[in-house]
Amino acid sequence: MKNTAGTEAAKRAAGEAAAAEVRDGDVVGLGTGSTAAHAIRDLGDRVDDGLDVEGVATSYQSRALAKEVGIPLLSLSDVARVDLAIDGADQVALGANALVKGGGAAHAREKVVASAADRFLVVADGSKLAEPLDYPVPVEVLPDALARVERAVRDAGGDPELRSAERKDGPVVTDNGNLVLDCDFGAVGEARSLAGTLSAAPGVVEHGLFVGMADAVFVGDDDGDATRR
Ligand code: ABF
Repeated sequence: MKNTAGTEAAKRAAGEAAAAEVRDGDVVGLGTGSTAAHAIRDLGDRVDDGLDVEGVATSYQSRALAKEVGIPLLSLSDVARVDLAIDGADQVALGANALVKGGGAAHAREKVVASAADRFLVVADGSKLAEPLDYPVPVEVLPDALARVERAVRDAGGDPELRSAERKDGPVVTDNGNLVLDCDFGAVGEARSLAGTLSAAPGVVEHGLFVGMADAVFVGDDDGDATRR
């Protein structure tokens, strides 16, 4: 389930503004989604011009794009820290420094990469801003724990819906072989508290609430400008 309202000009502005923060010698976390893709392509152009960076992909999709544009890659399993990570979001609450991520079902790896980064830069078009968050929270679940986690989500006040694949019958399966529940909690006033509740439920691999993790948010607009927030 993806938030698709933003324009390409706004996404490009945000992605390229964040990519401009990358310096020679950096290890860079490469996010997933159409906004982060602009940052990856921009970095690929700079690698062609001699920029010396190594990337750490957050998903199959971002690994494929990084290879296509010529960014050398390190394996996440070999990397304990990265200099900066650039990634998109489905919704951003600037005041609470809280994000909903996981529309691309890659939030487990995205959270590992973001937490390993000295600086985590979020890229988003203005349509993603919301106070408070109210976008359904993706929760990656061990398949055998599905019913148990559905119940835990309901107990926490949410309405879980199993994400289904758009192009074939059956559920979405993540890069890690798990399922995704999109969990509607309505307006999320206490994102940190909800994040803790979800993390504590056995069978939850990772959820898409990123609280207190962003060091900067680059917000793109339809005129092709980006503001650092
Ligand atoms: C990833 O891609 C996800 O965490 C988020 O769900 C999504 C954003 O995609 P887009 O930039 O295409 O809206 O960053």
